[in-house]
Amino acid sequence: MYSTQRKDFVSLNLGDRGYNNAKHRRQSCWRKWKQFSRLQRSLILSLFSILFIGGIFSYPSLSEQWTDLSDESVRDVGDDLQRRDFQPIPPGQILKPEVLHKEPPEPQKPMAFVLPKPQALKKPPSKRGPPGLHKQGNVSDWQAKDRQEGAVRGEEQEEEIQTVISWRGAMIEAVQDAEPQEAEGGAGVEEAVPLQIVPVNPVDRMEAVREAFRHAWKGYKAFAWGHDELKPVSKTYREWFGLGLTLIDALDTMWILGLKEEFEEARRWVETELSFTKNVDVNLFESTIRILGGLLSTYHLTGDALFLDKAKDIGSRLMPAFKTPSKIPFSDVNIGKGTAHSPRWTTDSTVAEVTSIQLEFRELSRLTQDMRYQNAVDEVTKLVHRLDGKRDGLVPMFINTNSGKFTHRGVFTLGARADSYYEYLLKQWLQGGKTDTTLLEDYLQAVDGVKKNLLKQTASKHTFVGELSHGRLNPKMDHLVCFLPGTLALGAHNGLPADHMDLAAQLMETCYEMYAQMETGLSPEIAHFNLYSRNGRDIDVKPADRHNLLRPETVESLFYLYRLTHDKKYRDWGWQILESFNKYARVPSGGYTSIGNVRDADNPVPKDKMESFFLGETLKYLFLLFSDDPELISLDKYVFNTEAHPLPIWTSAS
Ligand code: DMJ
Repeated sequence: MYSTQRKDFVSLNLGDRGYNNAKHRRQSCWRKWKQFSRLQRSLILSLFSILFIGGIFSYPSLSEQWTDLSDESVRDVGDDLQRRDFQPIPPGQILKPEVLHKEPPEPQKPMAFVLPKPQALKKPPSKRGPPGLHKQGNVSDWQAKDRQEGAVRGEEQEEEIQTVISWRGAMIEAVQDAEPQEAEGGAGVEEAVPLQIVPVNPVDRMEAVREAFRHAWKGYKAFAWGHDELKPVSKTYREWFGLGLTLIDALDTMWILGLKEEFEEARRWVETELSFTKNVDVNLFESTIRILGGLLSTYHLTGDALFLDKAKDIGSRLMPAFKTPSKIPFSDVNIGKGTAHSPRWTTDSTVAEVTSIQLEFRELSRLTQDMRYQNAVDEVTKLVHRLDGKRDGLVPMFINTNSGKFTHRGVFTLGARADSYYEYLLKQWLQGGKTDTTLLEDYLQAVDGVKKNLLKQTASKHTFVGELSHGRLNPKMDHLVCFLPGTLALGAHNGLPADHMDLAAQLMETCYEMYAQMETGLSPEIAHFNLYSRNGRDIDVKPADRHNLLRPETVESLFYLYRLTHDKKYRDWGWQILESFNKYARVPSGGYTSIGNVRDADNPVPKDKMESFFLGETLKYLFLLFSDDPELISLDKYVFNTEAHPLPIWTSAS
């Protein structure tokens, strides 16, 4: 018996060549199985069942580990916006158009044009790979990919326009009718210009931002002029609305940075090429904050009526969005046809989107004395104010355009799909001269709601804003939430409780840590925080969240915190972030690219996209952070929309 057993055991040993007959092996296994007691067999079967079921349930998390990047557009809620003595003109009082044109806003002087300081940029002695995007060893991979993508693009050029529907509505892929162009200097290995800027004084830092802007603009001008977004790696462009989104978003940045020549050229394009008569679906929120907001602020800074005319044109073309049973606007509008609709798969709109268009439409009404714009957005604010389904002032993420009620209730975040609701409560109150107490009450209640429901600390005492899902706190925070320190500081500056400033400082530190703890010095799209000590690590990043889209929120808050406290560490943090963008996101031929992996300094995976907000927001806030002039877009005279476009605060004299 012993010898048989032993033989059977040996028969299961794959190393034993004498027992390689399959049938024989099956019989041996079966015999072995029969030798087990009933209890033993039950135990083994149960164990296998548990392993099998466990395997099925863990599949999504496994797949998450294996999937590289998720579709960024799904994440961007976005996805996946001096001083003049204006005051609101009472509704009903008609201001004749000629009055408007006779008295344009007094232009804000652009920054004095300062020539680059050559000593700030050190050119390398020899030809090297693109700085930072990859280590030198990876350069050829990157260039090979570049060439490969170029070949693929060649095929695509023969295709018709392909409409791709995103969650935000229709997006049009680029009509690749233009040959991808080579950067100046021709094809082949590009001469990289690694930046080693180590300026210490603010003037040099401001100049470094100007240099970064010029570099981004160089790429946009060469490969994407008049189109929505630059694809800097493949040296082409992507259309979203087909309205020159980057150019419009960047107008006021150029004015503020004092880039006169670039501004004039862009102005000419707006005058001669920009047309809103296109048969194209645009997203109401995105076109309001980027296009309407960008045109209005440029009008205020320059006093040039061209921008107001264009703002009126796009503003009136967006109005069909508000023709819904509930008055909660549709997400998408066809600006050529004058029709509007929800995304194909839902009649919901996003709460942040319908509540973050108010600053722009209200300003348009004030300027044109046409109250239709303000009435439409005020109606939304009033409806949302009255709605059930909030929790201590916090709002869900979706709202239905038929019923006007919140949907997908029970989930609360300060990140994607809700973020700018909170920002616009405070900013509308400020824009209107602090008169609307309902807005203020909703804002104060929401901040208390954040403190009560969403605030947590990591083991090493970093405060963050988590997400509440049906009573359970998820310790994750979108980079988008990093607008909050700036908003809280702005509120405190305007007389709101001092502890808002304390919270702002704490959150600011966490947002900075989201950059500092990463190998590239750039923040991931989403951070997961450790509540309990784990090898001293505070922040984890899931594979699907490792990308960085050149977002502005952290540098935006750094700007507010510096302006309002003068603590120099905020400038140093902003400087480190700019250095990291230069090291890991700068494309030698022009432009900056989103990257796919902030945790890999050797291969950050360039994603070949420069979002318009990099020029509209990120570089503008960095420049203002380094400026010593508190009157350069004074926070007491202007309120920035959520795309960093400054709009005037209404005063009683205007
Ligand atoms: C921008 O379009 C705006 O700042 C918006 O509020 C959020 N998303 C992007 C930037 O991240």
